[in-house]
Amino acid sequence: MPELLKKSYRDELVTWIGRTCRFRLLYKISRDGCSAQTFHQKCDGQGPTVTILYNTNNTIFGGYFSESWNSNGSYIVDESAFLAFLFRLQYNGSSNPLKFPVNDSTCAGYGHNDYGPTFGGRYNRDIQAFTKTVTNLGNYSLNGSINSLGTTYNLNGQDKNSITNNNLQVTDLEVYKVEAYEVGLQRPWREHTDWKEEKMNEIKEKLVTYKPSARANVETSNILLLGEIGAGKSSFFNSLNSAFRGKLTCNACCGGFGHSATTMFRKYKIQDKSSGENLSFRLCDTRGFEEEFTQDPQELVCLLDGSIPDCYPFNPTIPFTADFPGYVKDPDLGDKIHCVAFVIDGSTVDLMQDKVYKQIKDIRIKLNHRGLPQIVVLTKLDKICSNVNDDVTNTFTSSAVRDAVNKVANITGLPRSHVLPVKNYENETKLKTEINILLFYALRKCLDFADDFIDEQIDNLPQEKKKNSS
Ligand SMILES: Nc1nc2c(ncn2[C@@H]2O[C@H](COP(=O)(O)OP(=O)(O)O)[C@@H](O)[C@H]2O)c(=O)[nH]1
Ligand SMILES: [Mg+2]
Repeated sequence: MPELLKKSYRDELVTWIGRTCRFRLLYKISRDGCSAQTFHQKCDGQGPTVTILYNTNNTIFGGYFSESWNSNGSYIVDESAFLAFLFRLQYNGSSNPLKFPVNDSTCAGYGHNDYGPTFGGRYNRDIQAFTKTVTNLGNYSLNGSINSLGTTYNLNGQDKNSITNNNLQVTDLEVYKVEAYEVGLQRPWREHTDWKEEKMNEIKEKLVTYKPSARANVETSNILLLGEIGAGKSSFFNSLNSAFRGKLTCNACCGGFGHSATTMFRKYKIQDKSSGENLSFRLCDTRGFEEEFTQDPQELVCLLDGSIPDCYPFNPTIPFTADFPGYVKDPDLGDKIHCVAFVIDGSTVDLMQDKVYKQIKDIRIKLNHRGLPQIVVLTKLDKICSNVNDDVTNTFTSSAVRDAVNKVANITGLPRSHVLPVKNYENETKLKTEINILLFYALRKCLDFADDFIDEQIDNLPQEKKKNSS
């Protein structure tokens, strides 16, 4: 059963909705049956939708709003930037598009389990397509009402007849989900070489043979992962570990239940698959902070100094101090943190609480004071942009990813080039070259910065100590 909505009408609707979007058919009475129950099963909770009626006069009309349908007898309030409207696309067989804006967005629609699509009206609905079930007798004589058209929506001089022929006998009715859709940029927003397997192997090889700055007696570069709970810190380690191990692994506990699945401080090592040797860097995983739980400043100092032992169980109410068992008393340069990676969930950048921004700002002041280099690992690209969800190689032509990178750079005060977008392994069943490439790029940046820091520390050491550490 083909979809009836023509390309030119789709384009008109997209212009009226005011954002780039595409339509996905949810419900069609000639396919699914004309029943309120089926309509709600297929359309409730789906976000923005457009409903289209095709009547027997060859007139096409309907309505749009940006909130979900529901069945619980409540009004659908549409106060988004992309406001509700009714429309006519075709009249008596001729294209004749008109848009009718909403007057009262607190009752753009009405959801009830006995009602099909219903637009407007606290008491008088502008369009009530049908109630309960309507059978097909050649066409569908919808048992709803259009008598109050123009109550909640502004008809701009038109009337019931010039929009609908006053005819609710339809050949079909369709409901489409309106999905945000990203336009790919013509030119990438960041230069990027390629996504081929050879490229991935080339970067991987450099990371496998990586050694911290030769001037220092430091076994591993230590990268501290900081950020909000649920941002993807543990997943970032797991993803890198998988990429190096050549199979999906899940060493670090991760989860998304609002509280941290990470309860211990871990200084994770990664083993090279071919040699069995540990690689020369460590990823240090923390519990993470949240709106109500701030990173204790003293505990942060201990973390940065390398005074907190591996496997220390974080206690959110009692921060770590020098009195705790396992306290590393005289940590040397090799124990310290050499680079900090803020892990930020790209899909919630707009929703991040002020308190969390402030925490990041406060932590950055302390890190700057120590001269510690910082980057941002921006996770969950797949949730920022549907094109990237389909294919990670769209990352650098996605305007949504670009905007998220710019926003995070603004908020943190870090240069844009220090914000590295990644997609962690999460729903995949096998490794993917393009996902590995992004992960490796982020890690490489951390290690370059860690080297700079180690070099700087050596340069600043007194002569005597410098000799010992070289
Ligand atoms: N879709 C998607 N989900 C992710 C990504 N990274 C992490 N997650 C999910 O986000 C949730 C929290 O991740 P986790 O690594 O435990 O966060 P942490 O608290 O910062 O360590 C988990 O359910 C992960 O599967 C990503 O890039 N994309
Ligand atoms: Mg974690």
